Amino acid sequence: MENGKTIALVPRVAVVVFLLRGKAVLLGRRRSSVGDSTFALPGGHLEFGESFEECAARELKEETGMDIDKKKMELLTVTNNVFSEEPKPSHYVTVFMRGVLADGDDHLPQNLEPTKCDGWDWYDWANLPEPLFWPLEKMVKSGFNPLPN
Ligand code: 8DG
Ligand code: MG
Ligand code: MG
Repeated sequence: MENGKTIALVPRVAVVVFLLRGKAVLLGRRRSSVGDSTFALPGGHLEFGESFEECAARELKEETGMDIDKKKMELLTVTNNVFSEEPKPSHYVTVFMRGVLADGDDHLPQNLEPTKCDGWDWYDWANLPEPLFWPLEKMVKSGFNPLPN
């Protein structure tokens, strides 16, 4: 109950993207009640009627100003993430996409949502920053590798 109204707790769908530049991925340090100060992928909530590809491209554009190559995007995996320890518990089914920037993009991310992120940068997959946002940390620890073979 909040303000006399019952809040329905439902799982939501998030789409995030491993944007690759060679062996480097784009990460940003979060400013959020969920995972504050941890390094996470660009991404956000799937909107009604959107494909995973459309959502990944839209979130990347909104958050960094960069354009992904929509034709080369692939779905890598899906994980189930329950944030039960947060002040406002949440539950995300997180869809992990992989992509590369569109031809001609200069690879320079802008920090377009500075209240949600400290800034974006490229990090070598073999030398990731710490701490990672825990859904990502969990994948790394399991041996998951987003780089193409
Ligand atoms: P929006 O309003 O733009 O749709 O959402 P956002 O403000 O961009 O949401 P977000 O927190 O960036 O992403 C939504 C949820 O996705 C986040 O609360 C938890 C889940 N999520 C993961 N892993 C990752 C990740 O690596 N990066 C991001 N950005 N979100 C992730 O489970
Ligand atoms: Mg967003
Ligand atoms: Mg986001």
